[in-house]
This record gives sequence, C-alpha cells and structure tokens, in this order.
Amino acid sequence: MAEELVFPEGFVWGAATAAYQIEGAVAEDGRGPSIWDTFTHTPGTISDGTTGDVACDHYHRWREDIDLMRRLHLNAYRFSVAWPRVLPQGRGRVNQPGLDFYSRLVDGLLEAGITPYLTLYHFDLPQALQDDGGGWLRRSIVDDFAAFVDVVSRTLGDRVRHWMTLNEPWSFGMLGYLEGEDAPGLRLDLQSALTVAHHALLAHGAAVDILRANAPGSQVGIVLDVNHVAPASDAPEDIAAARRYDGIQNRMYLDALFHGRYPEDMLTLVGEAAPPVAPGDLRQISRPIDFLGVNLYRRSLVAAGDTLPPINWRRVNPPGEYTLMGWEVSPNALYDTLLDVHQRYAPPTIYVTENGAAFEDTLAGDGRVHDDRRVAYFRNHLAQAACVIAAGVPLHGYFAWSLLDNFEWAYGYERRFGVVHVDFATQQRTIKDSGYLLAEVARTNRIAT
Ligand code: IFM
Repeated sequence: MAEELVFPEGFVWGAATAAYQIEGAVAEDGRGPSIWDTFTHTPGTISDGTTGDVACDHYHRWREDIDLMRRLHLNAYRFSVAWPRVLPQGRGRVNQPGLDFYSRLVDGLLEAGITPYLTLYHFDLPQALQDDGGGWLRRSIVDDFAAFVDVVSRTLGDRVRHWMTLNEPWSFGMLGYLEGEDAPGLRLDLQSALTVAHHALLAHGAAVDILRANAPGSQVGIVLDVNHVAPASDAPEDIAAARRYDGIQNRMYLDALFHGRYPEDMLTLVGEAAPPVAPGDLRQISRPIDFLGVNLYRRSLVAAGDTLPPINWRRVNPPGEYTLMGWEVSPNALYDTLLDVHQRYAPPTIYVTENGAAFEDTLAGDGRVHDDRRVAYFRNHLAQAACVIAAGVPLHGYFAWSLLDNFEWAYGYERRFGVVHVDFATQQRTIKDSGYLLAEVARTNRIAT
C-alpha cells in the first residue's frame, strides 16, 4: 500500500546549478576567461569535444528559467557566481555589468518568491589567477578569494541570506590537480592536491568572516561531496582501506571544519604530503558555520587496492542499478551519509545541496520526457530524506541536481542531470516527468512511496 511521508513545515525545496555549466555568454559584458574556458578549448579534454561557451544560454534566458522554477513550485534556487564575470582578472578591477547580472537574477528570484542560495566558488577560477603561481596552489589565493567575496557580498548581502563558500573542494583539488580530469587539468601529486584543499579551506574560513561582516544575520555554510564509505568485506585489509578512503574523501575536510584539526591517522599516513599548516590555520578553517551542504550521488564500497598510494584503495561495484556516470543508485546512502555526518560532526543544519542522476533521456512523441528511472531515483531518495529527518537529523532542505540539463564538465553535454530537458540546438526547455514529481512534492510537502 502506498505510504505518504510528510516533510516539516518550511522545508526548503530547490534545484541547483553552477555558472559555467549553464550561463554561456563567456565573452560577454566584460567577463574574463576562467580555467574552464582554457581547459575546454584544449583538444582532447572533454569527451564530446564541447565547451561551455553557450551551455544553456542562461545568461540571456534567466527570466524564462525563473519561470520554470515557479512552475516547479520551488521555493529556493542554488546557483553560483562566476568569479571571472565579477573580477575578469581575478583581482583588482570590478566588472560592474557582471555584478549587475547577479543582482538582476537575485531580484528576479525574490520577486518570484524563490530564495537565492548563492555559491561563491563552483570550479571556475579566473585564468589570470591560475597563471599567477598555480591558482589554488598559491597560499595568497586566500586573499584573492576574500576580496572577491567582499565585492559580491557588499553588493548582494542586502538580499541574499544564504551563502555557500565553496562547492566540493575535494573535487577541484583531486580532479583538477592530481587526476587532471577537470580544469586546470594538472597531474601533480597528492601533496599538491592536499595543498589545494588546505588553501581552499582557509579561503572558506576567510569568507565566513567577511560574510558575517557584510551580510549580518545571514546563513553561511560550505558544500562538500561527502560519501558514505563502507568496507567491501569484513576482511581487516578492506576495513582499513575504507577507513583510509573515508579519511581522504571526508574526514580531511569535516574534521578540519568541525573539529579544528586534520585527522591524526591521515597525517601519519600521508607523511610529507600533509597540508602546509601554519599557526592559526585550523582556527580560521573551523570558524562556526550555520549549515553544511551535502552533495550526495552514491555510496563508496571500498576494498584494499593500489589506487592513490598511500590510500591504496579500490572501488567495488556490486550488482545493482547504475547511472550513466557509472554511479551505483543507492538511496540508503543518502540516509546513511546524513545520519553519519550528524552523529560525527553535528552541523546545526544540513541541506542536501545536490542529489540527482544522469540517465538517457528522449523527447517522446507526446512532447514529454518520460524519465521513469530518474522519477524512481528521486522518489526513493526523497523517502530516505524524510526518514532521516524522522531519525532526528536537522535536514532543512533538498536541492535536486540539476534544474537544467547542462555542461557536465569532462563529459560535455552527454550526461543529462536536469529535471528540465534542454534541446541544446534550439535551447527549448521541457519539464521532464521527474520535474513534475519534484513540483508535486514541493507543492504538497509530501512524497508518496
Ligand atoms: O555537475 C556536477 C556539479 O557541478 C558538482 N557536483 C556533481 C555534479 C554531477 O557530476
């Protein structure tokens, strides 16, 4: 028999996007180049050879996109500000038309009754800052980020009440500086990736102070791609590998942010690759925050292996359903991750800031997109979200990834995550069945399972 799960009153229902993935207009109104412009224009980097030059053309179509949010009954929208639109050279001269774009967007959202949740950094570092000492490898990037946050929050702080400093520092450190899969496409070493992570966390701490000063009373947090890590077997070597992987993926960030220290076992394990900590750093990183944003896509089942020495792990993919990204569909991972984060770190509030799936989608003869697998994905994950709230976790909101099909980084336009289908040739938007599900859940604040 169908059961209905009810969400608490005032629950935040949103969808998320990121500037480079949707905006396009990369050379318009004074925007400077970002590392993603450079990377995508380098042959061989993106699997379908595309770029974010046009993407969803959101820069011109933002009104239409707000209208879509309204039709989806969303009461919140998570988006990011492109640093090179605001500061084309990364620092120094402010590009007023770039700032004005976000100001108009925020006003439009507020007029539509949609609360803006603003991410300050979602991967698109100004190229000029990459050219100066290697971007996030240079410690003084913290000052550059602080200056950028100051400009944005002075302008929007009167209207934006929810701020996210960084999106997924694990991703941009590991994939950008170690694996080379994402911009800036470097294949350095673990020490470099951990240096990037440390500078990113320091930049987060600096941003918290600035936001407290410029936007008093607003809510400030950070977004992490937390994984629920479980050992693939009871074998002691798999249990130890899972602990190491949990360390590199989760604890290095969460312990620093919430406990003010890097985990001792990880510092011992990585030895000379440990982050370059100066006196006072951990105090800056662990400034109290109002919420933690969790991006959740899958669980990680881990065995001992030879990936990323000295982490020496291997991913185990059990039989089951997988998305086009090759990620296991595991609604329980949402429950387990949120409960785990709550028990280990107790952030005052948690939001699911991203959750979603890439599947093959087709526009059917009836003009609709019957994305049944994504509908089931959301239904099952939302049921877990309701259950984890009932278990006492302070989950206050859920943002689907993503509002629109968009530029999925190294995979270009081949991986569609949207609850709204985008025909990239015509820019025609079509709400998918998963979008209608989300709309119904957001409208009624309940989900039938
Ligand atoms: O598209 C990305 C997003 O930019 C960051 N989190 C994961 C998503 C899906 O890969």
